[in-house]
Amino acid sequence: MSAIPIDLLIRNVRIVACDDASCSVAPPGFVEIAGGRIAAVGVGAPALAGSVRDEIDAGGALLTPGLIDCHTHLVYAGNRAREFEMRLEGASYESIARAGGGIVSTVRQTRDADTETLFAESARRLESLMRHGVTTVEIKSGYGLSLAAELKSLRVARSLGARFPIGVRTTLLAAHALPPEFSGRPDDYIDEVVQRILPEAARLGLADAVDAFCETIGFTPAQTRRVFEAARAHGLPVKLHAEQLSNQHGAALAAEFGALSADHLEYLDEAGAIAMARAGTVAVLLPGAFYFLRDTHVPPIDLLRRHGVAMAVATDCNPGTSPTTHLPLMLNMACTLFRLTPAEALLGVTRHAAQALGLQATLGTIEVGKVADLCLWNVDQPAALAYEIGAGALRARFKNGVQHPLQ
Ligand code: DI6
Ligand code: FE
Repeated sequence: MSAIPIDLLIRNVRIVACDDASCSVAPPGFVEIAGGRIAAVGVGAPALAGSVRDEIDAGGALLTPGLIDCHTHLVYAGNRAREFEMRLEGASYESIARAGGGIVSTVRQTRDADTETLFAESARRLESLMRHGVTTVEIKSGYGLSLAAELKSLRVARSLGARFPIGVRTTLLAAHALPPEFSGRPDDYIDEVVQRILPEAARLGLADAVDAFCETIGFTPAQTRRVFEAARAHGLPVKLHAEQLSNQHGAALAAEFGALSADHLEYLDEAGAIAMARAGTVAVLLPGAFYFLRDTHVPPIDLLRRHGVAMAVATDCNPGTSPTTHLPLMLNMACTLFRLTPAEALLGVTRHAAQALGLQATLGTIEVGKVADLCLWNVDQPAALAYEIGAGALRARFKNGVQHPLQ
């Protein structure tokens, strides 16, 4: 019971709660929201002491935390449909990248786009994410690869968060690929990243974290370490694209720096999993990229389970390897392709996704005191969220306790 004025009461709702092994559904109950936060949660009807401004009867629908997409490259211009065709004709992702396509082709288009165009193209994807229940999204730079274009991308990401009812966390991914003007000089580009781009992004408050692509077609562990040291010097947490196409021992390196997450992880080994467990680094699984690249090397899920590494699931929304904004579809793919349980997958887009962004104190679960980011679903059980392939089961989405139309 609460005496504070309630802004919104959602009654007749079945609240989903997950532990690490399964999800349970509470008997029909209610959630009270005040000041954008969850003020009370309970079973049955609320015993209201104060005023209630607004009220919704959910008709027994399922309520989950708002979904969190903790790994996207949402801000970019253009598309790579032609490369999709080339891959269908037999070219590999690596060979296209080596021939000057791949990430660098999106870099060209992103550099050429003015801020308004970049905002408009990215907004279209953001709106699609929101229609699928996403209330918080992480957005990486990494298609600018110059001081000006990286800052432009981060500014667009920040303006998207200001303009739309969704939380945006930004990540500087200047070490995503080698820009053409630094061809053959990767260490010089890393100098540029650590001496100019990262300090400037930090000074302007445009980056909440720093990421790198540690891979044979990206940057070496030694170069990644330099980026991490610069991030640490500027007080920014790190994340890493690690072990996607080969084992570079990037996850262990990330863990050494107390990384929030190591992402992809198809080639993770046991030492990497142990290091992640010790550091509390979340494993972010990206089944959309695995699917789109027709990868067959499944991330070592049992190893992650055995060592108690928290697993998150994200879209990896990007034009080259995962052109999707459908986070609920990723639940199905995580279960079908990686054999996650539906409960693990749901945790992966709620509690563990919050942890991958360092936001677990305020987001990711339905608890008193947390931010009232919530989704109501037209399904009868939590497993149905992962079971239905790309279904539109979302009934309502609340950001900071306010319901926003889905269209
Ligand atoms: N790994 C990926 O899957 C994306 N970036 C990365 O480091 C791919 C980005 C692209 O191809 O545009
Ligand atoms: Fe990625």
